[in-house]
Amino acid sequence: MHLNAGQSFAVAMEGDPGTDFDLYFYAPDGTLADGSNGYTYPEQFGGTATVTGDFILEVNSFFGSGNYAVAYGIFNWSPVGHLDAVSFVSPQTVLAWGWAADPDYDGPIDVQYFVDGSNLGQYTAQFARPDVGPRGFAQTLTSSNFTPGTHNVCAYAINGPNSDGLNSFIGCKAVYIPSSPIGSLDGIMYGPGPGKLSMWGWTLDPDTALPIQVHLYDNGSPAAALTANQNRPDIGYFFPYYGASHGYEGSIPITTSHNVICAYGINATGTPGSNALLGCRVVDVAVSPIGSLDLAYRDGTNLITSGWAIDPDTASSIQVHIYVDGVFQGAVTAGNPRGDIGAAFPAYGANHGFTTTSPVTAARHTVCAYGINDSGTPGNNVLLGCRLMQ
Ligand SMILES: [Ca+2]
Ligand SMILES: [Ca+2]
Ligand SMILES: [Ca+2]
Repeated sequence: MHLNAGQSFAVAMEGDPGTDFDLYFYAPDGTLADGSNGYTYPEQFGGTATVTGDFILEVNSFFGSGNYAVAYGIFNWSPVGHLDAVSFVSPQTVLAWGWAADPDYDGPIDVQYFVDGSNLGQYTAQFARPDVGPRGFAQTLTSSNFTPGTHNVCAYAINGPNSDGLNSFIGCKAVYIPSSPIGSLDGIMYGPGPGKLSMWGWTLDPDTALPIQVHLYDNGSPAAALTANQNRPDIGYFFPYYGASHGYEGSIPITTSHNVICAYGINATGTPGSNALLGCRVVDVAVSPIGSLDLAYRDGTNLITSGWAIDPDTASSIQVHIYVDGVFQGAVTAGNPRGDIGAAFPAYGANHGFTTTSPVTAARHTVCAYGINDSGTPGNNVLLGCRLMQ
């Protein structure tokens, strides 16, 4: 009969009265592995194969003559289970998840762990799981073998005490032990206030629970250096060893409309690893003035204009230039209160309206207004609008 290592077998024989048949059971290498040679029936034996191969069952006549009948069964009483995952937890420590159970042993059984072939010891699998009951494991494994890099963790389910079967291999998983900072640039937004971008995320160095530095770059140029020490309960939940104090947030001045913001976690001094890119985000922002020439009309011999203008980079009032038929007519500061504009752009306040009064001849004119980019800020002068005045 063909048996796999770990499979169990049971053999029984009956013979006619007045006969004595005996059983011999030979392993694949020809050695006698088991048997039964008593004087009465049934002759029976059983055990567990420790090697895989074809076993030979031999019936010998010891006394008398007649018929006999042999019955046998093959069973698997070795443990079953699965190493589901191995994840990094903290320096030199991983967590191994899975389950293991023995079909002919009532209690929880042990699982033995190896990293790169080195024995890490064996621990009882009795962690309660919805799918397998109290036969799971979520085993913390600490070893100086878990140096930075990739390691192979393997697990064996240990056959239940005094039960049939052999220990079973239940899987290997690769686990990466990081040494360079990990983390994320979670988000980026305009503000707070005009002319700034704010960004936030988290980072930690796997070699220490202490906060580390994060450096922010805008279009490849250094923009800010922060300490990632703000409270992030979600990070503390996923990395209990490191605690929650690994968040960062900060803001940088906007210097251009197209911004590629990148965050780097700075490797903790004196630890293995190197600075690590946590992520980049791209944001395009308005930097040139916005606004409107709402009105341009004649009042007697005067041209009256009104409108509003804002430079997104500042809450201060900016200049507006008025042109008539393409000829510069005058400059005005758009600093009059405009409640509607203040309500629409709360970060900029209300003082962005303008009105002008200037002499004009009695003819058709085209009146245009330009918002003048706030000096020292990115952006260009912008045509706010034109009106035809009859
Ligand atoms: Ca067993
Ligand atoms: Ca490090
Ligand atoms: Ca600007």
